[in-house]
This record gives sequence, C-alpha cells and structure tokens, in this order.
Amino acid sequence: MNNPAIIRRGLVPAVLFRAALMAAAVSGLALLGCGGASRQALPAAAAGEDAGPGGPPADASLGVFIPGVVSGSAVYEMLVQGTEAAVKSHNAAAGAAAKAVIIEGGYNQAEWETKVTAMAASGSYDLIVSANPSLPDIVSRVSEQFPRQRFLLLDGELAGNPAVYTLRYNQREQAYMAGYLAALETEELGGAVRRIGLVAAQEYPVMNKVILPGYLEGARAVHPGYAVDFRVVGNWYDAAKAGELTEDMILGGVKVVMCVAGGANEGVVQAAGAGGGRVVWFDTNGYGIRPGTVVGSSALYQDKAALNQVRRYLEGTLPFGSAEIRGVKDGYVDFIQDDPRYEAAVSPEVRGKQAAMIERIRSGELILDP
Ligand code: RBF
Repeated sequence: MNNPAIIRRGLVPAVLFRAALMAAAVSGLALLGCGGASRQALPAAAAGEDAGPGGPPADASLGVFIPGVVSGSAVYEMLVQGTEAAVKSHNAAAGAAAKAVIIEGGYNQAEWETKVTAMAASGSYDLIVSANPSLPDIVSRVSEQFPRQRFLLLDGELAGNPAVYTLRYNQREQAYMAGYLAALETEELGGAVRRIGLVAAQEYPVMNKVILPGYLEGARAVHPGYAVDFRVVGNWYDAAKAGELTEDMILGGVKVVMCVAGGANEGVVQAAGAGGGRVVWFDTNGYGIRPGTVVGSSALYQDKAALNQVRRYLEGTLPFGSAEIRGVKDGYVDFIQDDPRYEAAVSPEVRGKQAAMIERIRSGELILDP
C-alpha cells in the first residue's frame, strides 16, 4: 500500500501464513481440559458419513483450535466463552452430552497447519472450531486431505467448501468508528499534528486492507488532513516493544493510539498513560484497563458469534458451505458508549459527535461495506 497518509516505520517481514510442514505431528498439541479427551471411534464427519438431517450426534465432540494463546487475547477469550456457553446450554436443553476441548496452537504460526492437520487426522472431533483470518487458507488445504472433517471458522472468510462455515465481521465499520473517535480526541487535546497512531502486532491482509484504511477513513471524516502513524511489533506478546513504539509516537506528537496487538496491547496502554497519551481499544470493552487513558472501545462480539454458530451446529442448522458477514446493524460490531468510564474520560461534545456518526451507520445513512 502506498498511501502517503500512512506513515510506516519499523516494519518486520510478515510472518508466513502458510505452514511449511505437513507432517501430522499429533504429539505437538497442547490439550487444555474442559471435557473429555479424544475418542477412539471416528465421528461421523471424519468417518465419511454425513451428519444427516438429525444433526450431529448427541455426544458431539468439538475441538477448538486457538491460533495463539487464549490468555491476553480478547478475541480468543470470547471464542472460548461463547463455545463453552453454547455446549452447556445445548446439553441442558436437549439432554445431550456434547463437549469441547480447547487446543492452543501457540505463537509459532508455522506450526498451525500441522496442528490442525493432526486434529483432523485424529478423527476425534465432529467439528473443529477456530477464529483467525489466516485459518481459511490452512483449512482449505487440510480439508483436501480430510474432506469429511467439518469446520466452523470465525473472523475469516471461505465460501463454497461444503465442509466449512465461516463468519467474519465488518471491520471497516469497527476501524472507522475507532479512527473517528481518535481524531475527535486529537482535536480536543489540541494535537499539534493531525496524526493518530496504530500499533499492530503484525501485518496481515485484513490489517492492511481493512483495519488500517478503515481507521484512516474514520479520522479523515473528522478532518481530511489526518494521517496514521503505523507501527508493527512483530509478534502478539511483546508488551515492552509495543510500549517503546507508543512512546516514540507520543514523543513525535501523536496523542491517540489504537492497538491491535493481543497480549502486547498492555504495553501500549502503559506507555500512553505515562506519556499523557490516549488509547482506543479494539475488539472488546477496554475502558477498565486504565480509566482516563482508554478513551474508546470499538468492539466485535465474537462471544455472541461463537455462541450462536456453535448452537446452530449442535441443532443441525449451520449452513456449511456459506460465508456470512456481520456488522453494526446485526449487533456484532459496536462502539461502546454506555460505559461510565467513557463518559468520564471524553467530553460531552466529542461523545455527541461520535454518537451521531454511529447513528448514521446504524440507520443505514452511512454505509461502510466491508
Ligand atoms: N489477535 C489477538 O488478539 N491475538 C493473537 O494472538 C492474534 N494472532 C493473530 C495471528 C494471525 C496470523 C492473524 C492474521 C491475526 C491474529 N490476530 C490475533 C488478530 C485477530 O484475528 C483480529 O484481526 C484482531 O483481533 C482485530 O479484530
């Protein structure tokens, strides 16, 4: 991308999404409890039978693959919560005995494909659930080897594979709302430069093509002179590095920084707080992390998506083969306004402008196609 309004510094090569290894090393999996372990008998999906009109078996076994580590990443915490809630409520309502096993893939992305392949090869799971924009490519390849294995993928898109259902969010809306608030706050704080910050863990297609441009677009709706100072940490856990990048931006005149860096986000909040900067949180409600420093929360509701889609699977109604998109109007993306810490941190004038913009999205007057 060669947009002059996006200042890129300290970039590291994007980590390869494609895993090099295809050997199915079952031993590499970290099993984290929650329900029974693997079953010996192949479930219907892996054994080559269709789930049938009656849906999955009453004792359906779900394997939840976490592309990273659960702790510290709201998107994964929500995935686990929503899946577990769906299993629990389905079991209670239907007298069923479905179970979910959480498997952390870890931060080495080159190992993910091997690990997902191992899950499919084990024949232990009627459904493999995951959430990440890089999973559709991995799953396409695994699915060629194990065509009967079913997958439910959130935060990613793949249409037309009869074994795979995907749901992604309108992250242009999510990023636009964040950028709008970041610019309003910069104006409010009397920023000497019309520049807002973005600390990302790594570059990936959704970041480069949707989140970063959406964030800039939102800011430019406040004033067309805005630019984004874009910095890349290089991984999803190094809070110290994220803090250094934030400090450097603040020294350069940036007042408001958004962070999309998983466990490294902590460093952004810390450095912004120390340097008098402000933070716009992404994916979940972050106001409580450092009240007064976190001035915005542009959320997506992956817990709700996991709850609803796993429930559909357990009820036998998940439309495999389709790729769905959910945004503000559907209640899956929102900017959180009804939090007293937002009201305390942001002036009534800025909140009023932010609310008016959000209302224009909700009413359909402002259309931000993903
Ligand atoms: N988001 C996290 O919060 N934690 C992670 O560990 C994480 N790892 C990712 C790895 C890859 C390869 C990609 C493409 C995205 C990752 N994300 C992670 C980002 C996540 O999918 C989502 O884009 C952001 O949370 C913004 O909604």
